[in-house]
Amino acid sequence: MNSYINSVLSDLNAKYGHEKEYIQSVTEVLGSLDKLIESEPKYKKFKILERIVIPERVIMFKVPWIDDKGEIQINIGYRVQFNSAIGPYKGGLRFHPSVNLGILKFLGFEQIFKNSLTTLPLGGAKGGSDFDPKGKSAREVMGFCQNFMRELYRHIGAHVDVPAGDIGVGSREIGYLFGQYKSIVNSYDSVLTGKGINWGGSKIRPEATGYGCVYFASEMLKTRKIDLVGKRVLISGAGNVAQYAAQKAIQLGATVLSLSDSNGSIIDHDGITLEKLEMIKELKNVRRGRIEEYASMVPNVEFHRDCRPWQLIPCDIALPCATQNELDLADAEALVKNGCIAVCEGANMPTTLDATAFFQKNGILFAPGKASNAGGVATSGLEMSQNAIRLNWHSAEVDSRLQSIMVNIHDAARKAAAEFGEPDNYVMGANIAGFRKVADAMIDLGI
Ligand code: NDP
Ligand code: 2IT
Repeated sequence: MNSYINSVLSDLNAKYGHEKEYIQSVTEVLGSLDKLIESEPKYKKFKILERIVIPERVIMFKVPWIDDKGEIQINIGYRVQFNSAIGPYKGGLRFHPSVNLGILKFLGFEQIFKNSLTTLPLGGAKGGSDFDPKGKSAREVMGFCQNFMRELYRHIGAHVDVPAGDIGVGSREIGYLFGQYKSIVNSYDSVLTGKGINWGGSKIRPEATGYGCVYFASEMLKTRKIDLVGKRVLISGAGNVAQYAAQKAIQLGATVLSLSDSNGSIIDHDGITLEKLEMIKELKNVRRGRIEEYASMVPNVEFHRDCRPWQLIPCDIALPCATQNELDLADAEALVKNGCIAVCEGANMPTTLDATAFFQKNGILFAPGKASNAGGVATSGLEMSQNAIRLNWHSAEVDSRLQSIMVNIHDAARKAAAEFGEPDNYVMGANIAGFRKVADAMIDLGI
C-alpha cells in the first residue's frame, strides 16, 4: 500500500483502534485509493486523507424519558456530522442497543462517499441512539423520539443537516421526530426525510433502498449478459431494505428463498411470492413480530435459529440487507462453492473485509453498499427537492429518477475502476468516484 495511505491508517489505528467498525470502513476506502493517490499528488499536498477521516463535528447528548411503568430511563443520542464539502449533512438515524460512537463514525464515513455517488448535493452524516425500540409500546417510542429531538433540533436544519431513518427508525419514528421538531421550531422545514406521504414524504422513498439495490444488481449482471429471471436469491434481514429488495427481485422474475432477523433465518423452498411478502410486511411492520412466525404461517418453510442464510441453501445471488459484518469469510466460501455469481450489499458494510477479498479473487460480481444501497439516500435527496419546490411527483417519476441514478452510480463506479485498470472492481471504482468529488471540493473550499 502507498506510504501516505499507510501512515494515515496507522495513526488512525493508534488513536481509534478500539472503534473497530470505523477503522474497518476507513481501511476499505483508503485501501482502494492507492492508484489515485499515486497519480494525483494534490491529495497528499492538501492532507485530504488526514482531513477526510475525521468528522467535522460530533454531537453527543443525554436522552432521558419515562417508560410505561413511570420509571425514568436514560439513553445516549448522537449525531456525527462528518463532511459538508458538497452539501448539507445528510444520513440516517439508527436506534439499536449496539449503537455507539464507533459504529456511527463508520456509518457517517461511508455516507460521505455514498452521497457523493448519488450525484446530488448531499454531505455525509449519521446519528442515532442505543435506545432499543423492540418490545416498547408506541407511547414509549413516541416519548423517546420527542426527548431525542428536544436536543437534536438545534443541530439540524433544511440547509444544515437532514436526518432520515435507518435500523429501528421507520416512518413511525420519523413522524414522532418531525412532530416534535415542528412544535419546537414552529416551522414546516424539510428537516427530515422518509416522511409520511400526507406530510411531505416522497413516493417510492420506503421502497427506494431495496429497489435500488436490485436495480444495481441487474446492471452488474448485464455486464455478463445475465438477467434476474429464474435466479435464486438469498436475502438477509426482514426490515425495510430486505422487504423491498425481495419485492423488486420477485417482480423481475427471481425466486427469493430467504429472509432473516436477529433470531434466525427462514428458508421458503417454494419461493416467497408477492402475496406472501404482504403477510411478511404485516407481520414485521404492523404486528412487529419475529420472522420465525412465517414458518408456521406458510407450508414448506424452515426456520433456522441463530443462523444467517448464506450457508443454508445454494443461490445465484446474495443480497445482505440486515446489518454490518453479517457475511464473513466462511459464508463467502460457502456461497462461492455453491455457485453464487453476484453479491450486492443492501446493508451498510455487511461483508467483512476478508470475505470481500475472497469474492473478488473468485470473480464474483461484488457491489459495495455505498454504491448499491445509495438509492435510499438518493430518494431522500429527491424528497428534499420536492419539498423545496412544494410539489409531489408521481411514483413513476420518482422510480424512473431512482433507476437512472442507480444506472449512473453503476457506470461511474465501473468507469473509475476501468480508468485504474480493474473494470470489475466495484469497491475500488465506487471509492474513487465518490472520493474524488468530495476531495476536490475540500481543496476548492480551502481550510
Ligand atoms: P430495519 O430496522 O427496517 O430492519 C433491520 C433488519 O435487520 C431487521 O430484520 C433486523 O432484525 C435485522 N438486524 C438488525 N440488526 C441486526 C443484528 N445485529 N443481527 C442480525 N440482524 C439484525 O432497518 P433497514 O432495513 O432500514 O436497514 C437494514 C440495513 O440497510 C442497515 O445496514 C442500514 O444501515 C442499511 N440501509 C438502510 C437504508 C434505509 O433507507 N433504510 C438505506 C441504506 C442502507 P431484528 O428485527 O431482529 O432486529
Ligand atoms: O444508510 C443510508 O443511506 C440511510 N440510512 C438513508 C439515509 C438517508 O438520509 O436517506
